[in-house]
Amino acid sequence: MSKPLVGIIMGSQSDLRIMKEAAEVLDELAVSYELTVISAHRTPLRMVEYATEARNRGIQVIVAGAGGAAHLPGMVASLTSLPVIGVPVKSSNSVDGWDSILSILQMPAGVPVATVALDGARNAGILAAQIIGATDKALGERLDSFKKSLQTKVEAAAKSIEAN
Ligand code: RP5
Repeated sequence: MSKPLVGIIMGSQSDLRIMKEAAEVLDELAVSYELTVISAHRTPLRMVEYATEARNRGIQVIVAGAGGAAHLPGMVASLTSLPVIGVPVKSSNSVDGWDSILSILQMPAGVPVATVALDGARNAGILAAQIIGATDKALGERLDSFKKSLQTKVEAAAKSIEAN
């Protein structure tokens, strides 16, 4: 695929089971991406390097997933003016994922992270595509078809239920 437009990063390899859903939907929408592991706590300098160089490398949106004390999305957002979409990953059962949600969602004024639902990596991928599709006409048309396919599925389900 061509030069990556979306950077999908995650705090640990253990997040991949969730974060691969962002990659899968970007494949469906034919949007180029890269996928890697960057830990805010275990590899802080790698995080700084990635966030500060992403724009110059042609990345347009960053999708960052993490769990627990999920500081990766917020810290990356503090280091770049690219849009950052945060995916709270449910990494432990102790507090039902609220640790991940709140540590990504509750950003201070001036440093937004667009936070999706718990384990909502698929929506993060779609949102990343929509941000790029705002100015990329061909991608915008693919997204219109994608939305239409959601509508068609619901209408088919409604017909099937009504027929019984
Ligand atoms: C976070 O801690 C990661 O994003 C992951 O969700 C969680 C657990 O990481 P591992 O201990 O599995 O590496 O940093």
